[in-house]
Amino acid sequence: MNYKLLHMNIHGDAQGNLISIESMKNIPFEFKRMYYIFGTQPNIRRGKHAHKKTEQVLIAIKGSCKLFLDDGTNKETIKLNKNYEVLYLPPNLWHEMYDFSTDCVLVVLASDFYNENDYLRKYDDFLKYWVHDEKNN
Ligand code: T46
Repeated sequence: MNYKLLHMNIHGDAQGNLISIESMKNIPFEFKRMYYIFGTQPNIRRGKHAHKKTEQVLIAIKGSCKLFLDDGTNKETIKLNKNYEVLYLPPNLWHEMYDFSTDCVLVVLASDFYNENDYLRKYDDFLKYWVHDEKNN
């Protein structure tokens, strides 16, 4: 599975800590958009889609959540609970976020502007686009 867990440098000093994220330096794409998810109840499951082109990184700045990942063959679950750990999410992974702590703030940096046409929101469309299409053969 082609996600990556990236460990960010913490600049800690007497003032406290600082983490910096820079396009093409410590994450592997240029980002055009940032959004953040908060106030999600523990019984809610979000995501449930893949993307056609958009690359993203996900950071649990505060609290924790789990991420279910599926490339059409393999399935994995990851817990995001460290603000220095950044998950690089390539477009071809079906992802679902769940088990949010009530204080969770999930920050996402995305390689492109919001465009609903980039979403594969039906699992069959995801399989057709990323697993069975010619582009992967
Ligand atoms: C993803 C996961 C990790 C916007 O208007 N602009 C935006 O930039 C985004 C991301 C969403 N929206 C609207 C679209 C929906 O009406 O906000 C609403 C909630 O979006 P959605 O149901 O897609 O949220 P999630 O948590 O299921 O998925 C989000 C991102 O949409 C998605 O790209 O990979 O977080």
